[in-house]
Amino acid sequence: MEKFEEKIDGLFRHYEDLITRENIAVEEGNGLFTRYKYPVLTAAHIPVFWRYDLDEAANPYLMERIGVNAVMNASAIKWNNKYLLIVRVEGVNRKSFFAIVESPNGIDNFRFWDYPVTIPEDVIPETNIYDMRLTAHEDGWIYGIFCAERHDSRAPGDLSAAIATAAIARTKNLQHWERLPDLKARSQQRNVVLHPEFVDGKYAIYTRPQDGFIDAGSGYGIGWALLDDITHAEIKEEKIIDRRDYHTIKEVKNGEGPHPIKTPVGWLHLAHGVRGCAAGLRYVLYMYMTALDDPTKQIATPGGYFMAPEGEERIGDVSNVLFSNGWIADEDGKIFIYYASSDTRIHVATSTINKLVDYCMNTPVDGLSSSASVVTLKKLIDKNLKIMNG
Ligand code: M1P
Repeated sequence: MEKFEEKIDGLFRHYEDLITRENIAVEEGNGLFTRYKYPVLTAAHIPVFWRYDLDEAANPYLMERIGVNAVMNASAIKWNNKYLLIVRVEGVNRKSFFAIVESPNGIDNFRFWDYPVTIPEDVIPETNIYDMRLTAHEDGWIYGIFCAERHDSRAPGDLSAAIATAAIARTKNLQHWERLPDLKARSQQRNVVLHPEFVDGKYAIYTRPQDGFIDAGSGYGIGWALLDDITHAEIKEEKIIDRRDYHTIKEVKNGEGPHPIKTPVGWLHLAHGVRGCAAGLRYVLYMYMTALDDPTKQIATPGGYFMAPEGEERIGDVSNVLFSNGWIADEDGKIFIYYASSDTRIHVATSTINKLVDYCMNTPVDGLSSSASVVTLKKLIDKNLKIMNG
């Protein structure tokens, strides 16, 4: 029979093989981005020493003691020349927490830091935290805004009644975090993101007002608000900058992804849009751009989705979902988009700033009807037939 030490060696060997596996680019037909063959992170990438008690006396059968259900919804930052993700790790007990992984190249060899992130709880303690958006702000701090979920005490008989709030923490080194009071808002909030620059001398946030814990209802889209004080953040006025419309990919709800990237042409945004269908909700990724001198003014709104779940991505804990809250732009213009599929695993796709700006500026807008779609298509066909027929 295999000895305890041999079994442990096997676990570590298997783990090393997995996390050092080379990732392979899969060229797409549409020219917008490149997907990669393997997810960059799954529950199997969680370190062996987080899951097993390696003490033979305490764990003679070498069974997993702390199970992880999913690794998803990662924020991202380039840090000391490494590609860092703050991932949402969801335990088999349904509680999420944050952990940091780093890779030398952004596409494979992601390795977890030894310990998960400790977020101080010197506010009203929450039951669950998830979906951080990191922003290295021009004030010198790195902020993490994330969803803090608590049971709704106004509904004691309903164990599913929850309240989503935007929680705020900041750090200078990604190791020690200072907790700030949660964002004060009139509605529940998820998908809140800090803009990286001051606007009119104030901190600016992207918001997602919602009527209930799940229902974005009358919020009508991605909002924007200026904050007088980030250490006592409060939304006084909120305006919708990316609205939802009937019969679009974001009819049911939408939410800002990572903070927008500044390009010479404008702010480049990545967001998720949600629609309903017979299979449930379908989450896809889309893009838009706003003006440099007024980040609330849209200058490009390419119609439809930029990326939708494909193949294995379509299946998971919450199927038919792509969600992104992290991307990294390299100095040479290459972009790494980290997206989770079906609330289960994390993938990377690469593109460039030039390609994405071109995509935003030159993709037709959604004309909001079938007849408008036909008019738009006929214009391109006319143009191309002229080229084809000399
Ligand atoms: O299950 C899909 C996503 O649902 C929520 O996103 P939103 O608030 O936009 O509906 C979040 O719980 C997110 O974590 C999850 O991936």
